[in-house]
Amino acid sequence: MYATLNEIGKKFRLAGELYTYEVITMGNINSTYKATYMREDGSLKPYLFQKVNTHVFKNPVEIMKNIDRVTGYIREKYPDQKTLHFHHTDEGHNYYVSDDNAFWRVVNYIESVTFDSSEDLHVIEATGKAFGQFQTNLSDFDGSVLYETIPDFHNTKKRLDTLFTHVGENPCGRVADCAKELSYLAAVREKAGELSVKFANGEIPKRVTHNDTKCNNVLFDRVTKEPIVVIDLDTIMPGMSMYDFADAVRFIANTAVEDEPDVSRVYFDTAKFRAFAQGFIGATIDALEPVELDNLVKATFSITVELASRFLDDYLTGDLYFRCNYPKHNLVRTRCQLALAKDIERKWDELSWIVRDVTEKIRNSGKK
Ligand code: GN1
Ligand code: MG
Repeated sequence: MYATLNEIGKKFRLAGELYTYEVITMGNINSTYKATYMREDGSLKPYLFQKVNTHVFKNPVEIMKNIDRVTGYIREKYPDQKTLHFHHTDEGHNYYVSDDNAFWRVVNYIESVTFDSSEDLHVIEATGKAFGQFQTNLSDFDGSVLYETIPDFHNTKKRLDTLFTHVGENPCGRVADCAKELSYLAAVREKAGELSVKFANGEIPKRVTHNDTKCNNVLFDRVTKEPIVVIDLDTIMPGMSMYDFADAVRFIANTAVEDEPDVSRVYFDTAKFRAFAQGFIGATIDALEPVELDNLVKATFSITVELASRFLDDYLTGDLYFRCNYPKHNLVRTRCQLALAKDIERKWDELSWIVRDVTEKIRNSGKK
């Protein structure tokens, strides 16, 4: 790996010599390495090297153009805000395709800490604020210039349709393993797909959204525990604001990890939901329309069912999309998301009340 990274670093004209590197295991899609260079004066400078998964991202050049446009816009409009700095090759590209057709990019490493989960409600609220603010910063950005890097990425209805097509085809003979999961998904199929149908019909505003709002996509200052920057901009596309909210709480309010094999440990934590809602709604309240505020809980349920159907679809079609660490990893992930979806259904009224209460309090305090 050293030789490969060394070669890639030369293409991006990084100063000094590759001194050391480590593999970053976070993320289910791309391969990431932290590479530290020693410069001539002996100082060390870390970078992130990323090999983009071109099975998932069929047009990675389009991703890099999107990232360039969005980060350029934020840099210009909010010069004090930290943005990601990608390096360029001699040809002036912010990516490099190696001889073996691998797609590489290099970004400055930002000294920070990320949270895969947190018990600290302040950190959770700050995460909500960071993702909400990210959307608000881009509210005047013309989304029509962005490529749709993964078409229908959060089209829940289509995701479920695809799953059930593959159930019919049963390409790997695995359908029999998941009868219970499929019967639940069939029962909630329409309800979970409803918002995406409304979005396609133009009944829900189209905004520029992040689309992958896991809490570990916010970098925090190690000391102050304040957010520094939102990262992982691969799926920035026009989408529903509430799905950014939803994907984040799906992850952060889960009492267990995303691939917890013991589903009796999987619950949806309402206090964490409230904390995130405070941050997110506080940062977006001026822009959000009633149809968006009123559907935050339904969105949370829908995206949880959507991810379950994506994991299960990957299981049924041979585990080609998400990185798997053992044979039934995708099935375990599916069961975990379904346990979460069921708990969200149980807590629906309480969660709806929390959204109303938080919204009212923000409005009353005039707090943004
Ligand atoms: C993938 O690799 P990561 O963690 O950034 C996936 C998300 C899923 C997530 C589930 C492009 O994100 O949509 O919510 O796994 N990203 C893509 O852990 O499919
Ligand atoms: Mg991602």
